[in-house]
Amino acid sequence: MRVLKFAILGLLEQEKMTGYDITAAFKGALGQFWSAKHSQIYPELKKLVLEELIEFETVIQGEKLEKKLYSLTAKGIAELTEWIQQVEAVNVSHKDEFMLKTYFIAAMDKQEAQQLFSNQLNSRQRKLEELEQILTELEAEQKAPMHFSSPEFGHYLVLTRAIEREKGYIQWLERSLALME
Ligand code: FER
Repeated sequence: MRVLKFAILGLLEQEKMTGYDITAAFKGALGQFWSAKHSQIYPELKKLVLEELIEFETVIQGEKLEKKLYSLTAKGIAELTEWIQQVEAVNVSHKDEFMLKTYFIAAMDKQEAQQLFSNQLNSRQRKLEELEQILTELEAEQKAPMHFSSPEFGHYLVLTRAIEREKGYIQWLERSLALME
C-alpha cells in the first residue's frame, strides 16, 4: 500500500500546505514513525494531483516566488476516511540491525557483547531524555488537561507510546547486561 499517499492526505486534512511545508513535516515528529524523502514526496504529490485526490492553487511567496499550495479534494477526503477505517495488520518491522547483531551474539566475546549492549543503552537513554523533554514542552503549552479534542492529542499519543517503548527497551537492555556479568 502507498502509505505515503495517506500521510500526505492526513497532513493536508489539517491545513493547506506547499511541497516545502510537507517536506518539513516529514523532518518533524511525523518523520519519526513514517519517514519519506524529498525525492519521494514530490512525485507522490504529482500523482495525487493526477488522481484528483489533491489540488493546488498557485500563490506568490515573498517577492515573486510562485508556490503551489495544496489542499484535499472531496475525493481525497473520502479516500483518507476509507483508509482510517481500514483495520491494519500488526506492524512487524523486519529490519533491525541491533537485533541482527544480538541474534549473532555467539560470534562475540563477552566484552564485545557488553559493549554492544551498553552502547545501545546509552543511545536509548539519550532518546528517552529527548522524548521526555518534548513531552514536558508539549504539556507546558497545554492549558487544559490533554483530551480527545486537544490540538496536540495525536502528537501526545505517539510521544507517550515512544516513551513507554524506550523505557521498556532500557529495562530489557539492563536485564540483559546483568546476565553478561
Ligand atoms: C516527537 C513525537 C513522536 C518525536 C518523536 C516521536 C523526536 C516518536 C518517536 C518514535 O516513535 O520513535 O515529537 O520527536
